[in-house]
Amino acid sequence: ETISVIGLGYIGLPTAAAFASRKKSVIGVDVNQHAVDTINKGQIHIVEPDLDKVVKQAVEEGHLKAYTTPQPADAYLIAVPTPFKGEHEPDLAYVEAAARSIAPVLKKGDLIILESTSPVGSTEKMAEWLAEARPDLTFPHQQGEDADIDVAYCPERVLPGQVMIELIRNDRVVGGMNRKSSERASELYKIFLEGECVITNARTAEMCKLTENSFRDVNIAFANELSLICADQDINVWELISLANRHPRVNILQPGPGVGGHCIAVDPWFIVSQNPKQSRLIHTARLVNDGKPVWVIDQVKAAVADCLTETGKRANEIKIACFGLAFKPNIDDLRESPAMNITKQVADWHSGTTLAVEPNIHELPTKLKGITELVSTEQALKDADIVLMLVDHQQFKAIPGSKITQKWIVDTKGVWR
Ligand code: SAJ
Repeated sequence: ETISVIGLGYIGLPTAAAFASRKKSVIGVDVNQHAVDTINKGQIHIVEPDLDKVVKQAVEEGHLKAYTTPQPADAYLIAVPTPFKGEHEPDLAYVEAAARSIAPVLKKGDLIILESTSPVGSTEKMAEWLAEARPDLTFPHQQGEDADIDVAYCPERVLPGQVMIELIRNDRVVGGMNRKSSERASELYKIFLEGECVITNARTAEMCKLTENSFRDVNIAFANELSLICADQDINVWELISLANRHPRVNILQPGPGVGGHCIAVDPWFIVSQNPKQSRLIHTARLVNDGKPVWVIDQVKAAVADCLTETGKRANEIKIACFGLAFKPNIDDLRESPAMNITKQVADWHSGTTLAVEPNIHELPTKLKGITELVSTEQALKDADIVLMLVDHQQFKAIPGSKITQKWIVDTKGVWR
């Protein structure tokens, strides 16, 4: 049995590596030549703990090989991006291209699983594209249980930074377009899955993925909204949340500089765009979380104004230190990061020096080059007039409060509360 994974990114590559580590023959496919070449050398082109070891061994033992074009296999897993087009509309162009690219190599008895986060109905749409490209084969929407090709939706739910553990341990939801597809997909994941595989239909599985990330977004929005209310009421929001969470049925998440990453700030829009009238709460949560960076920048501007009056310094003599650039603690991933965007906007606006502190990187990202200086924690604490805490990295949490002598502290994570 040969398994092919289409799209060798943050989800596809770990999944391909997990199957290959169980001695399955895995064909990885990606349009990115660099990714394919890197993987075939036994190396990786993305950052994820422990992934390098698994890929290296799989390639060396001959269980994993990457190509730029689809090769015949028995099961195909599609894990390509589903970004936005226009105003927060899901763009299925990569899914469509992946489906059309495997169509020529399909044969009777093959199984196709879509893993990409997708709006409800996408799996069926994918089956329709495949049916159009291969009129000689039948698909579940045409032939039910007797279809030549089985098609299922099975979303991933791994946490970046812990992918290799969560991929194996988390339960999975499998939604087949027919019973046989669900069962076959579930058997396939059991090759490496220690968690349970729970079967449902494709539409429910699609919605389930969107629901999980919307749940988190709505809950973070609640915390972020509380942080604005508390600032206005002169209440420490961190203390408030820890007190409220002592209630046995209350579990409030943590406020922050906004919501980043590639999933939580994106997936709720897929629900909103399909059901704009019914998804008022989900929509509002997105606006609340996207509004948080604006509020943080206003806090910095207010601190600068105060500092100007109090110290008599000129604006271009004031140094602001921004602590953290990553999209969440203890990782080096700067993509879709509110901390990074806030730092950039502060630096663009501020006429004095903006210092950036990010212990997980060694070089400034292009966006910040020339407008900020990357410095150590000690340097920043020594030089800055104003400190802005953006990411609760362990290194920052370890700084003793006595070391922070600045009068102006904008702390979005409650580290220096
Ligand atoms: N955040 C807060 N406050 C919190 C928790 C998180 O502000 O209390 C912020 C983080 O700082 C970050 C953003 O939310 O900017 C997202 O971080 P995260 O750790 O909540 O999630 P991701 O994006 O790393 O991964 C999420 C996970 N989904 C859920 O927890 C429901 C993961 O399981 C999914 O697989 C992943 O999205 C995905 O790929 O969909």
